[in-house]
Order: sequence, then C-alpha cells, then structure tokens
Amino acid sequence: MKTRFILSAASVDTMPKHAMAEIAFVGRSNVGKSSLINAVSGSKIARTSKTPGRTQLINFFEVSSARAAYVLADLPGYGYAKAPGPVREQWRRLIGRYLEARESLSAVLLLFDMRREVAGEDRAFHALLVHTVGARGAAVWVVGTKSDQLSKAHIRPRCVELERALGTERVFVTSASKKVGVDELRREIEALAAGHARRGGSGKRPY
Ligand SMILES: Nc1nc2c(ncn2[C@@H]2O[C@H](COP(=O)(O)OP(=O)(O)OP(=O)(O)O)[C@@H](O)[C@H]2O)c(=O)[nH]1
Ligand SMILES: [Mg+2]
Repeated sequence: MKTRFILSAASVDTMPKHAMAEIAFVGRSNVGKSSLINAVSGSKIARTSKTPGRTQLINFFEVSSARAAYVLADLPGYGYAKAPGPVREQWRRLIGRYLEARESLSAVLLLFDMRREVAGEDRAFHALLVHTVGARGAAVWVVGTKSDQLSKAHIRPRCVELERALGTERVFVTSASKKVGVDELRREIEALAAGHARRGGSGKRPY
C-alpha cells in the first residue's frame, strides 16, 4: 500500500482535482479521525494530537493498493467547545462547503467515540449527511472509534445505542490503536473505490 499527502485546503477552490473515489472522515474533534486514516492507510501520514481541534484544514491523502486507488479526506472536527466562536463557525462553514462541492463523494464516515453519549448535535449532523450527500448517492457509514477503551461486554450494547440514536443499521467497530475493525473498513473502502473505477471514475466529472 502506498500513501501520498496531496494537499491541505482551507477553501473549496484549492481542493485537489482527481477522478478517484473520495472518502471523507468526519466527526467531533479528538474522536480519532486522523488516527483511523493512518490505520486504514497503514501509514503515519495524518497528524494526530492529544490537543482537540488540531486539524483545522481539510487534508487530502491518496492511497493506492493492488486492489484500488482512492483519496481520503481528513476533515476538521466539529463541536469543539473550547475553540473560539468565529473559529468554530469557520470550520462549520468549511465542512458544509466541502460536502456541497464534492458532489461525487463515494462515502462519508461519521466517527463516534464509543465511550461517549450521542448528543443532539451528533444526531443533527448525521441527519444532515443522510439528507445531503447520502441523497446524492454517497454511502454514510457510522464508525465507532476507540473500542479498546470499552470492555468486550460493553461493545455490542454501545453499538445498539448508537444504531438507535442515529437510526442507522450498521456501526463499524474500530480501534486504531489495537487495529480492531481496520482491515474490514479498508476492504469496504477498497470495494467502493473499485466500483467507482469500474464505472469510469466519478461518473459525473472529476473533481
Ligand atoms: N485508546 C485509543 N486512543 C485513540 C484511538 N484513536 C485515536 N486515539 C487518541 O485520541 C487522540 C485524538 O486522535 P486524533 O486521531 O488526532 O483525533 P482527530 O479526530 O483527528 O482530532 P482533531 O483533528 O483534533 O479533530 C489522540 O491522543 C490519539 O492517540 C484509539 O483507537 N484508541
Ligand atoms: Mg485530526
């Protein structure tokens, strides 16, 4: 598997143009987006941090394996209460514009820390994804992160709670640190990317 950092974008105009499948990683600040990108791509390409709100731009990475080539987009985390109001507003707008502009997005992965309760803001964001990019044909996957922090007995009940709270059928259980669920997630992403390539790229137009 080869990985390449493409670029960091602060606005829609500077996002990369390509015809590969693109998969976006979104979720609250500190949920483990960058760590999961590293786990899936088998690299240390995305910067991770103990300080929430570190990723403030959209970072694009290209991953190619024997099976497929695709782009992973690492989005800034939403809902970081300590960030100043204008900064949060700027992130919110950047995420909104990204979702609007990337019209042939293959999938959005919405990450949840499996230890945390689902808040109203999370439900609203999930619903927004389903009604916007989901309605345009992108897959919207709910991914539970940091499963290593839960006892085995608690994992299934937490998944059921997440499924109920969001009205979704499937939750991917992952731990980037213990590599739980990572191979499965990579296989699903590769399958999406292979389908995208078979259909001749974006189907509409390259980004
Ligand atoms: N125990 C455990 N910790 C994790 C896991 N994944 C990430 N972390 C930790 O959680 C913290 C945040 O991880 P990041 O990957 O930087 O999170 P992020 O969602 O990219 O954060 P922002 O870019 O700030 O929005 C770091 O201290 C990671 O080491 C995991 O699977 N298990
Ligand atoms: Mg990050």
